[in-house]
Amino acid sequence: MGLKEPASRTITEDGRLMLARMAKEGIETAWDRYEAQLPHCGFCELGLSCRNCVMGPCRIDPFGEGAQKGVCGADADIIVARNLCRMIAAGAASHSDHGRDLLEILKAVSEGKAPGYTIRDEAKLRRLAAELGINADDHGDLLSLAGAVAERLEEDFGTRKKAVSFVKRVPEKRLALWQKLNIVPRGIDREVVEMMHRTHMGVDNDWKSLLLHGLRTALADGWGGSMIATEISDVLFGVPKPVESSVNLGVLKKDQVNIVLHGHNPLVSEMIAQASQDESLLELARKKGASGINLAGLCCTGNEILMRRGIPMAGNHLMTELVLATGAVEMMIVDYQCIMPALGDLARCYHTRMISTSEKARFPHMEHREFHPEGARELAYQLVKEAVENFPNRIAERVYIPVEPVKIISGFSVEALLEAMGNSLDPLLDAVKNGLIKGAVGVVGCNNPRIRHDFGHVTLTGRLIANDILVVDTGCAAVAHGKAGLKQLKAAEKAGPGLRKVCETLSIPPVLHVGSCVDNIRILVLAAALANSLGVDISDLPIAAAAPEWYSEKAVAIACYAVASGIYTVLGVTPPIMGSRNIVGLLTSGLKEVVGATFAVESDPERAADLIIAHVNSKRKALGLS
Ligand code: XCC
Ligand code: SF4
Repeated sequence: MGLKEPASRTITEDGRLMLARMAKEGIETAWDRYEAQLPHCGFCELGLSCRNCVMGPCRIDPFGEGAQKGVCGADADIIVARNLCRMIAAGAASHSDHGRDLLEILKAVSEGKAPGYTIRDEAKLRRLAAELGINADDHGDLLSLAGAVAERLEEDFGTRKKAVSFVKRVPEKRLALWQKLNIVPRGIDREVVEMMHRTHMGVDNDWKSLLLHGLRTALADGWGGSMIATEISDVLFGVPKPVESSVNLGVLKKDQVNIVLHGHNPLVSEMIAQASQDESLLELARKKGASGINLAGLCCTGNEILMRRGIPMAGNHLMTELVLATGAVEMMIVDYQCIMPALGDLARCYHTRMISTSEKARFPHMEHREFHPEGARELAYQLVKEAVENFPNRIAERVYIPVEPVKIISGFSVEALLEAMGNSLDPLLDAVKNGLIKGAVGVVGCNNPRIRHDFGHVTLTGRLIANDILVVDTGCAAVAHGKAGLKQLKAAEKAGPGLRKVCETLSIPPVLHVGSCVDNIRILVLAAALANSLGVDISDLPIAAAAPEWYSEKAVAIACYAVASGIYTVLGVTPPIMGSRNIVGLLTSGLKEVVGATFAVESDPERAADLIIAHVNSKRKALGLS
């Protein structure tokens, strides 16, 4: 089967059908551009090229024949470490800057400068305030308390603290280990900036010390920026609760105005969701011949509004171009991250209007309509109105929605999980102790044209649940699992007998959607709570993480904070580190002595499942469980 065959590119039905149609129409996709890049540069793939200064660019010959040092004298270890560390810094910066944007909204809400936004979960705000040591009695009203929480967490970005606030959630043994290693994250911006500094020519030239700071930078993301993003989103938009919805290209409606929301930050999408329910706009839609206004999500913005509002999900990363090719999208509204710059041009083949909304994210062939808290509600209303007005421009003959949607259940925040278990971790702990559930694994991350679309996620997860391992998922992995039917109650049939019993008792699917990529911290919070209630370290738990199809710098940061938090992590795509045997050795085995967990790289999801099952069993054994 050639790479050009739709079936070799994706396992999904909607993907295959749409790719076939796009090929016929001569519309290019990420897969075509990927092929045009082949073969990739071998130096870059191995992590052996450096362009950190203009004495270079330099590259190290992996066969030991050509240059073994850059102009400055940096060797393979230094160059690979610097490159990897800059990836971590970029990933941590992305999640954390998203977190900061939410704090700014919370601050604006507290000052009455963000009409349209509100505190949707007062209880969570109060819990956070108490956790941060802010006395509610010192604040007459809720808004002033919100302001205090925002200010306190804004301090986590700076350089004046010894540790970010949420390290208080870290189990004692883990924190002691970080202290010993000197990798407690001090300030989010500080660690990222320091990483950029250390990787400048002539600063940190010890690959081990670079990588340790890499872990600290990643921890500043996991226990800092991402955690802030999730917690404040919960305060502003509500803590997710189990909710039914649907997924795949079939969520687009032939007879309705379709607005697709893409990116990561719920700030814009939540406002659009409100506007789309406006009676006058629905009336206008009817006048234009549509039976309603239909919202659908993509990537993590999609996950955010799916988790909280049950808004259907059109697809994951590699489906973002294919959605446009339905010809049924009146408007796509994007914020930031994972939005291919190809989208605007592709949309020109259709009537679709493309709107960028973030001050910091611009794209070719998109109209820029910037969102700010003060005017967000009005702009959202205006955009939905324009989308409705675009409906008559749709070319009916070009509309192609190839499949029916698949049902899913989403919305499993830690709070919701606890509630399902009668506000106690005991049912989960008991199920693990008596072996009904062998362990739990986070299957997370992106799509990547290097891997057959969704194949890695669905294959790995299928194997894990069949072996009585509960799967929690986020990001684009969650969409893959949803499309494969793994997020329905009846998917319990595909689980092993123990997990099946637990799912049926609690009325949950065997694959639980915990949210977007910043929501990976929900997994950290749950793991920390489990470790605390057993009096052990996170690394003692029968848990693991996997990113079978990852592509982004953010995924590198997530994988690194998972490992630094004690969670064994299997990557399905090889990171650009193979040029340094020392670094490969450290990351895949040496780290065990350092942080009690390692990475593994395994592109075959069946073999990745074997690795994870063996890991879970060894952890069970060490805990004295059979
Ligand atoms: Fe990756 Fe995050 Fe992007 Fe999807 S959207 S491609 S980072 S999994 Ni979050
Ligand atoms: Fe070359 Fe060193 Fe400059 Fe990198 S930092 S480009 S290895 S001289």
